[in-house]
Amino acid sequence: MESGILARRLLPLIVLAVGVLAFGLPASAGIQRADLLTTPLHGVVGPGSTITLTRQDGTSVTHLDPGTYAIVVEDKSDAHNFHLSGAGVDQQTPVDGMLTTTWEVTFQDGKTYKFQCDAHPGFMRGSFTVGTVQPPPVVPRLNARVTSRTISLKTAGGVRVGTLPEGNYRIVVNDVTKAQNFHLKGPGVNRKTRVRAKATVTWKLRLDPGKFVYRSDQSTRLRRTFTVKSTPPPAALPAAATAPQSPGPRLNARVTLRTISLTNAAGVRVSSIRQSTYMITVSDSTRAQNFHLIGPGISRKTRVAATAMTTWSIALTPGRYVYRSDRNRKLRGSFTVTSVPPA
Ligand SMILES: [Cu+2]
Repeated sequence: MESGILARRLLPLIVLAVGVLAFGLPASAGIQRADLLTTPLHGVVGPGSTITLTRQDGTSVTHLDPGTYAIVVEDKSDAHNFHLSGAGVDQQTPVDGMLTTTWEVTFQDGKTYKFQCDAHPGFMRGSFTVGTVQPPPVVPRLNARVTSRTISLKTAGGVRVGTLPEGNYRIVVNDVTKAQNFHLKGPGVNRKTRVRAKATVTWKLRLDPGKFVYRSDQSTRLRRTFTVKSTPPPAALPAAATAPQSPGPRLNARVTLRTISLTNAAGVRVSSIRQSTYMITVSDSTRAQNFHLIGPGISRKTRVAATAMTTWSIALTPGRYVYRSDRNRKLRGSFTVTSVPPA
């Protein structure tokens, strides 16, 4: 209500400002116009692998009223960009350059807009809805790929699928060869691309609990499996939810110039652990690498260009996790979090 009144009071000023602009003004006019719109949003990408769109109070933008907004965009990296798109909007900064600029964009009622880094759309992205639209249910995306010699199924974060919770998925299949195909089989599912054609298709599938195989029908070597687990009933959710006071089990994460590790309190490398809220002590002793933990709904990392000693309290839910340095593919490990059986 208040913002509506404010907008009505400001409208004549905005019209005046836009009118004056049309006749040309110094560069500072762009900033003044942003101030007049009173709710400039802030889009930032970089310097690390992060992209954000926030309000002035620092909260993330997930929903907006329809209207025209000023967005101050800061592209602080020459390896990433900020690309905003949706109905009537398509604006971007350069991937291989840095830029600070102000965009004026109109977001339409009932639409969803997204922002991403075009170089890393898999994990540097976000979206928000405008007006009366209800946020759509989150349907996780998986990326399937088959080439003449490899086949893979990965999460949007780039992690190979080992186990998944049951549910609806969007599987984007990239069959880039005329020699192989991508064939997914499991409970109630039997989908495939054609062998003798390349294809990029999206399958919307419900994955029920059980064992799944994906393979090429032309090569026995191109074959992998994953497991879909039933979602635990609410009663079986982590005990941590009912006993928040007890500190969770401790893990030690460590990255140096040439090594990365995640170990338990006994110093043993973590490969399979029970779901819980863990206290992870992170020791990043190098300015050349970082420690990045990625898993179901989680992407937590230290900065590449800084050392850090910090503790993360993280609820690890069942699934497969990867920890890595974003600067060196060899510094990479993975582990599985298993569900706790109902008491
Ligand atoms: Cu990027």
